Amino acid sequence: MSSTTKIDQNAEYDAIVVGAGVAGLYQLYRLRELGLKVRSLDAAGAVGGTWYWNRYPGARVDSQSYIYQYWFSDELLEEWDWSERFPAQPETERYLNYVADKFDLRKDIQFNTTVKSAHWDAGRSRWLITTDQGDTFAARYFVSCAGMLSAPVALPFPGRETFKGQVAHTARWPQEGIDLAGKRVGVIGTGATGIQVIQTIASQVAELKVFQRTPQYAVPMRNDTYDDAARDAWRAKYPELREQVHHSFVGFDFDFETENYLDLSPEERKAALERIWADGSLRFWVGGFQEILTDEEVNADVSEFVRDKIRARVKDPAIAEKLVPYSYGFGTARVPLETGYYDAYNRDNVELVDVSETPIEGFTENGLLVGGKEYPLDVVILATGFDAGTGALSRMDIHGRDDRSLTELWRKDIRSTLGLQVHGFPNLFTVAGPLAPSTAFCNMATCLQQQVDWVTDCIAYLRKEGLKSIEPGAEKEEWWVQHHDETANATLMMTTNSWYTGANIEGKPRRLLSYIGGVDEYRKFCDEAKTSHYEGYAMS
Ligand code: NA7
Repeated sequence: MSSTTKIDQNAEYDAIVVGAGVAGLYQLYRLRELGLKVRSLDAAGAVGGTWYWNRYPGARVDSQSYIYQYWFSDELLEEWDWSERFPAQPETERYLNYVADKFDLRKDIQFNTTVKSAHWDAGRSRWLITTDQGDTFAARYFVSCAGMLSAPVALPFPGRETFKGQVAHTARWPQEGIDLAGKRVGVIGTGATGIQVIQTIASQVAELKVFQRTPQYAVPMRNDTYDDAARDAWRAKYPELREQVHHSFVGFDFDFETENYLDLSPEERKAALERIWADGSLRFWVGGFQEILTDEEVNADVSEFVRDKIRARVKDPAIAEKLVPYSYGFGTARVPLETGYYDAYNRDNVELVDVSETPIEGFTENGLLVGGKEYPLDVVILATGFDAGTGALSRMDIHGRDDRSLTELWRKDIRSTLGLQVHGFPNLFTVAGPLAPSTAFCNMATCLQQQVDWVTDCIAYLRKEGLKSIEPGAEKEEWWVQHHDETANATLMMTTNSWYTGANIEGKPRRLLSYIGGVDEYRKFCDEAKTSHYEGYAMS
């Protein structure tokens, strides 16, 4: 595609937004509010993003409902009733559908449409965008709200075609569901997703084989149900919460303990950990003692506290030992929340298959093969995760100025400016892009809204000033990458192999994909870019 490509007038937009999930819906709303002609594209058949695709049994938000929501409409806050502290996928999907209806967003969304390519046309100062439906759009702004954890990893095992049973990735769960009752089911993967699946289906299936490579430090979820009185109490706090989330370290309604762990006596430490543990939320990780993330001694102590909690739940000590992580410290990978996960291993129909030393070889006609032993299965569930941060964008074939490819750039070095833009890619905005704060170093709803607001303000500025394009300068980008790395290297996160460091994808450059300097700090950097009228950015 080039400057000579003919674009139908109907296919000319001010902005193309990719994704109709939490970020995409809000971005569409905000840009429309600015008076832009916007079209949103989504590969899914309906709105919801993460909450459309991840409809596997047990899928649930692990941010509290009263903060995992939109703040832009008082009417919406008044109208929507959350039923639980941590709502299940259907409720969150219903909420996003309600938002889409209430603000009449659907009319501007084209579903079942995957972006194939987006090329910057310097002559026209526009993005030329093609889709798998044969569309070619031109747009001044190309805004990706395609998700931080939305590109499922490719199936890593051979022989799938020979397997007579059913295989499903949790993030591509069939709309019609899978009847697991009375079946022999295998789950590969014990991350946050695998844990939700396992604890939910253990009592429903005939046999459950869990293929575990790395155990987790899961924290029990305290999931309160809400009645009208509880909802009213939360509603009364909304004005305060709306502010608080943007000023906390991780975008939640809590912050780290004010005391230093090492200043406390052993009894005080134990009591404090028990107190925070009882909150039954991610607070134990990103709202407990900050030194967990930076100090090896504190981390070792807290890791042992959690190991003891796991041991106490599992009846067979040999199985308990397999479920206890030793190869990395607590909180240096994503901490999952659980409800009955460890108890599942006390059931007779559940078997833990340790594949840490003897990897899964592949599928057979009847099941999975590990170390020459066949495990007969009817259904194999892949809870094997995502190509985080870069995956959704890299799969789009994005070419910026001078035909540079984003996929190629990120194959060598994952760089961005504030996670929102990339040098060499004018008018490309990447909400929840790599090097921005994101799950769970930010409650996603908080950060997505803050980032969408930033993108909207930036576009409003360009229009007001009569400017056609903006991109971060090379120096600006280098500053952000360096600051990001310094912040990441000051923590223990880089010591662990996980999707956070890109280690789950072979050949992916190692860099912390989430900014870990704090939501409040990040917001200040974003505000600074705006108030300085985008100093360090090239505009024309
Ligand atoms: P994760 O956290 O990346 O977990 C993927 C799991 O799959 C993890 O246990 C992996 O083990 C396992 N895995 C991946 N490949 C294999 C192979 N080849 N053999 C055995 N096991 C394998 O993805 P989730 O979907 O659970 O969560 C992603 C995020 O979504 C989550 O953090 C939330 O923020 C929402 P490994 O640890 O690599 O040894």
